[in-house]
Amino acid sequence: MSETFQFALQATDGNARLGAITMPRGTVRTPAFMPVGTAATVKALYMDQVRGTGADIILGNTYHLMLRPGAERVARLGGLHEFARWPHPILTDSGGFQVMSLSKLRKLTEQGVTFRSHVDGARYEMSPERSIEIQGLLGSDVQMQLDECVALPAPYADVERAMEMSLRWAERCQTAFGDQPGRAMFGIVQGGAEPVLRERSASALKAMDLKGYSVGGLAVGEPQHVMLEMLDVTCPVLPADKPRYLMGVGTPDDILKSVARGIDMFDCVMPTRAGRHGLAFTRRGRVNLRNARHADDYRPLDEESDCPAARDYSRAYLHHLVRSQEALGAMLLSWNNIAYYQHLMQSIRGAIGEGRFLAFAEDATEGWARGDI
Ligand code: PRF
Repeated sequence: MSETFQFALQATDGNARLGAITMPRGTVRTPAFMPVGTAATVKALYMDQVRGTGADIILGNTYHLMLRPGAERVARLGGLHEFARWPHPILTDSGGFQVMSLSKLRKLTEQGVTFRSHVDGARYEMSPERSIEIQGLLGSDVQMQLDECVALPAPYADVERAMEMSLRWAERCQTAFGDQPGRAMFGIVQGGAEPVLRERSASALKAMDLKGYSVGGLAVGEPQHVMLEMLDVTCPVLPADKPRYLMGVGTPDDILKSVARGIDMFDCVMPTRAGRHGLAFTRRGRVNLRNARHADDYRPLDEESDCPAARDYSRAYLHHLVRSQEALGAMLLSWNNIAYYQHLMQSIRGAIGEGRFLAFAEDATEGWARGDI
């Protein structure tokens, strides 16, 4: 295992990249999908199951953990890896995005953000320095700068102001993070749907020589083609020898199209959240298990899957669990969905390595469109 944080590019196929990030807690094969473990749990799954699907890294959230149970408490209890019993790499988001979407009475200034907890109304302050301090207390391997993400559509001047402030916050976070060879702090490209601002943000962050680069401010209300256009202007500016992470994305289709543009890492609540709402992702597209047409269907979701949730239970049983709001329904569908996403990433990596990524993407897309039998 590597003492230091390192990214190695192993193959490219068009703009798609096959690589590996090594760090003291393990290797992350890229393109990677990171299951979301917001509150020190990947909802409805045991960590052994998450690992068993092929996940190399999970995501944690500064915002949720600072409110409950508290970053200092997690540190006293041995850090997030020990607390949640996930000894492999963890990436944490910085909190700014979650403050803006979840907290009440938030106020943003150059200094940072003040807000009231959505849990108990208590008042908190978070500066770029405090976000990095919290991520350090959690023991995060891959930390994010504090940034400001603007919901789209937004006026140019608002997007520009937020992007420029995010750059100044990136500098403060880089200073606060200092030199930690086994860990990384990523800068976050902002700039809304404005190509000029995206380019300016990406090239300023590149000049900071960070260990990795996130693309934020996308999948926030704009159509998919706008997101892809932003990747088309952003990725070529970023250094080829550093990992690129598209935050909060997305559907399997978003992932294929973003990998095609040079993205290496993804996270999204979609597979776990959809699972808790009765929706399964499969090779043949999405299956809504709430639908009455499944009530007498003895077939499994996918008899060829390695995941027991997909292979060993009838659709009729899953339908019954979902309709009865049984905990096991959410557990089995979350498991199926994370297994599907990880299988997709493994297939993407195999295809890039063999120089057949485009053909693979076309086949996968065709399978989803063919629909459920
Ligand atoms: N910034 C941060 N986290 C994020 C985003 C962002 O822009 C997004 C946008 N899709 C998801 N998560 N810090």
